[in-house]
Amino acid sequence: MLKVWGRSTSSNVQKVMWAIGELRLPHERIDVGREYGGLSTAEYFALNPNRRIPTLQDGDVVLWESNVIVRYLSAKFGGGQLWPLDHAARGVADQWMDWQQTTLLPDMTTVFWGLVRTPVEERDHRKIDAAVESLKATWSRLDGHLSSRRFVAGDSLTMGDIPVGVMCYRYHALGVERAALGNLEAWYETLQSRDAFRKHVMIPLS
Ligand SMILES: N[C@@H](CCC(=O)N[C@@H](CS)C(=O)NCC(=O)O)C(=O)O
Repeated sequence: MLKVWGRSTSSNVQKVMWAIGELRLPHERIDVGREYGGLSTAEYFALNPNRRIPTLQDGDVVLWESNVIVRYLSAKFGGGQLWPLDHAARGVADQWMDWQQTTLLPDMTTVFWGLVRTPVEERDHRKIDAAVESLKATWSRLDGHLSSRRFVAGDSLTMGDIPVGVMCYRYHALGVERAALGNLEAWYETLQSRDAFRKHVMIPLS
């Protein structure tokens, strides 16, 4: 059975759990990280030398890096579903997965840490406000992409929707000012109708 190491409130764990939910895969999730601890043991280091979550164990296969785990599960269990069989569609899915990590994540992290993990009196509002402003332009790029397709890589949900979908929930839950982005909102509404998204992603921020 698949084993996922990581607390359910981690956005990176949520990507993996959403993929598992969409694919209806038998699994066990073990709470480690933050309030649960467990990352500093020698056993965990042997699985993931970064001491971060998530980590996936699938028999002898051990993987870390959330987007890589989503790709692995999609390729192994979701050919033609989460894993697009068409090379061009797969390229587009991959592109937006990398975009989440490299382009979207830095400002999202600034706002999330600033408003959720930092005590009110210690918040750097100039930095948070600048990130909120910058996110309007960044998210508008995905909005533009979604103007001609229902999902990131075409007409159905693929792995390409997962990292940005998790971030989109977080973006809304943070309650910050957002630009009016109609295509993004329509796509986000579609995601919210999916059981696996509601169960694994739409949980209170902490
Ligand atoms: N690039 C890594 C980042 C992993 C990461 O930073 N995970 C965070 C949680 S989102 C973590 O391990 N935090 C330490 C903790 O939860 O104790 C990935 O995508 O998996």
